[in-house]
Amino acid sequence: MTDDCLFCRIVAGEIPATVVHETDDTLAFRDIGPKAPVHVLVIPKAHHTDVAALAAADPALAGKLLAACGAVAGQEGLTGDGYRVIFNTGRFGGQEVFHVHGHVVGGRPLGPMLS
Ligand code: DGP
Repeated sequence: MTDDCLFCRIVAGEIPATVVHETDDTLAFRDIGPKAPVHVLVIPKAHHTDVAALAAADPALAGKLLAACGAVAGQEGLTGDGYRVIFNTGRFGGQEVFHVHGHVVGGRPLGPMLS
């Protein structure tokens, strides 16, 4: 838990979120500003800054995070037509919240890139 981290505070229940999936190690909740009919953020409960830092520090947890992304996609009915999992990383990658999160996005054709 990092006191000044928004997503740590969601994990702690200090900030409300619409949770759609949870395991011992991961939490998934709807993005506050969805870019598609389904837009869910999937995070490890433990604080890691970005996906590279997570993979370096705890590869097993990185695998659990990817598995949770897949579970969310299935639960949200995205596996037939497909979907996208995005890990924005760093400032030039568009990362705004520095607690690693996968965006599971789908429910419409997404084109070559999200804008
Ligand atoms: P990124 O740019 O990859 O760091 O994505 C951060 C996402 O977090 C962005 O799509 C909006 C979302 N977000 C920001 N604040 C909140 C919040 O308080 N609740 C929820 N559910 N999502 C948030």
